[in-house]
Amino acid sequence: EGVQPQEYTLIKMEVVSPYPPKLSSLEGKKVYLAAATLRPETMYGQTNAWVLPDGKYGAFEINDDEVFIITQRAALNLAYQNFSKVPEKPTCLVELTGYDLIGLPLKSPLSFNEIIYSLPMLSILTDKGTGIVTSVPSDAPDDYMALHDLKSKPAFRAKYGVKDEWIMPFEIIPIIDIPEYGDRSAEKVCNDLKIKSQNEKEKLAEAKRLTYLRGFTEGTMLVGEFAGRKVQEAKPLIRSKLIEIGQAIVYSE
Ligand code: A2H
Repeated sequence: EGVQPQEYTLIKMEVVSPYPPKLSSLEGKKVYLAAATLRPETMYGQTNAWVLPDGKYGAFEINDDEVFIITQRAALNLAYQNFSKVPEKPTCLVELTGYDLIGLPLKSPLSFNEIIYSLPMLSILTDKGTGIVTSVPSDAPDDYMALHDLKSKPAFRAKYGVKDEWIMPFEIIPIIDIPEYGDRSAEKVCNDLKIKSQNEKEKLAEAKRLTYLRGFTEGTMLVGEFAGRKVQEAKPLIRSKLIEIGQAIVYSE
């Protein structure tokens, strides 16, 4: 953990009912996968959500009718930030693993894809954010490579029981233009650095470094309410709006 607190936006990705057997006791409540992001302005381009197959998660009571699926660690932090039915005490209604979450259909804020699916990513850290990540392969090198791995490797899909229809219809959606990098910056940088898979940690760190700052300082929104505006200007506006309409919350750790 860093010394500086990190402030994330938690995106409330609604699990579509009817719920699978593991979650059936939650029927009647609103259940969300809550994804921690630093880039709320990219939510238009979501193609899926990511979970760690071997990760431990729980369904935690946030209030009378809302449940978040996140790690225990995130639930405890949230409980101290006033997001728990019992103040300062997380209540876990169902214990889960990442495997239980693979293939869940989700409705996610701002996403042009009306339904997206939860898929396996092996590089998720369980001691950062909520352990749930939202996938924007146009702008995030990790997301681009993880989706590329699933699309190009049938054995990888089979290993995790991923159905073709959860990934194949989902193409990269251009949402931000960056000078010299274009409107699919993650793909361009991963190609330039010849990254072969999601396991190439060092190269991916370099890809993230290259795209992250430039996207923020020089990027222009191509879509949504703030199309034509700089990412820097649009980001706080989109974030505030999501929070105001109850589709996101602020989370620090
Ligand atoms: B970002 P930082 Cl479009 N394990 O969101 C691994 N990665 C995680 C995570 C975890 N437990 N929790 C969050 N993240 C990802 C969007 C995005 C992100 C874009 C571009 C870059 C980017 C869509 N994925 O992050 O270590 C989440 O992915 C590049 C840094 O706290 C989150 O924001 O700096 C980011 O990492 C938080 O990373």
